[in-house]
Amino acid sequence: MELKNIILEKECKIAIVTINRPKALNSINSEILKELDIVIDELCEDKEILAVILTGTGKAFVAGADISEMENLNSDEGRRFGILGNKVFRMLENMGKPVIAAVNGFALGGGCELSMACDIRIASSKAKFGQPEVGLGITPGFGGTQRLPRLVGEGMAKELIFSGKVIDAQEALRIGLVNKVVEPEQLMDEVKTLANTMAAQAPIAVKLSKAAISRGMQCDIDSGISYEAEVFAQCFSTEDQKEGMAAFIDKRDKCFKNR
Ligand code: DAK
Repeated sequence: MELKNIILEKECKIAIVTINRPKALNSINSEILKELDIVIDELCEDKEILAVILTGTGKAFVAGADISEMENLNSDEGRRFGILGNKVFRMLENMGKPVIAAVNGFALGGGCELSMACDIRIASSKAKFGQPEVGLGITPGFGGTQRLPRLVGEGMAKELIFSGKVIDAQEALRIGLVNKVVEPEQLMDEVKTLANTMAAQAPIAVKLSKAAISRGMQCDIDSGISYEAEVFAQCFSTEDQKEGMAAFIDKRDKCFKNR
């Protein structure tokens, strides 16, 4: 399938996925979801790519789901749209490599939800966040009611979702929705540096750390610790564990092989 709304670039070990539909502020329609499905699938399989950046063209990261497409959906069509969206967002969340959202502008509704399906959010000082769905007569539908409270706490999530208010990047930083705020012209450099730092670590250890954190956020601490012990043990059957420790002892640079 030809990509019409997404630009996929690969720079050494990192991939940059840019949602490119600026005339509608990158709002997500079913075509974009299908393209994201394909791109994420490809990046999951690509062993050379060890970190992924997601961003948008122009003044928006993603200004939500496409309201003009949703306006006339019946409930079956709405359900199909939601199923595809949630599948794509979960693929992103479960990808065995770090995914960083470089939030360049509006991240509203489905756009805020897309950023929350990423592991880390770095925002431009011009970014704006919010879940304005209740003002359109709908609830957040791409995981906002689930991921927002996990990130910022129940009370703050309820305040944002029930009011539909839009907050700026500094407020998003204050409440823990984003990791860092940088000037717009520094955003991609900052995010690429972080992505490259992650891509330079032992990939299996990064992947297993991500799995342990994600699993631990959904279960009781004893189950989480037990899963951590399991993935820790798995590391000792990798070549990269031998290499990482040998390089430290020998005081030399390490050379990980993703094995
Ligand atoms: N959808 C469609 N078009 C959009 C759009 C959107 N979400 N956001 C902006 N646009 C379009 C505008 O209509 C306009 O198009 P033209 O009039 O030029 O043809 C163009 O982008 C530029 O927008 P503005 O002229 O409005 O630009 P401004 O700078 O004045 O304002 C804004 C920027 C971001 C404040 C404003 O555009 C805005 O309020 N946009 C809507 C934001 C919003 O309400 N987002 C939440 C959408 S609801 C579901 C799962 C998930 C969802 C739904 C269902 N299921 C499980 C089924 C998710 C829902 C949402 O995300």
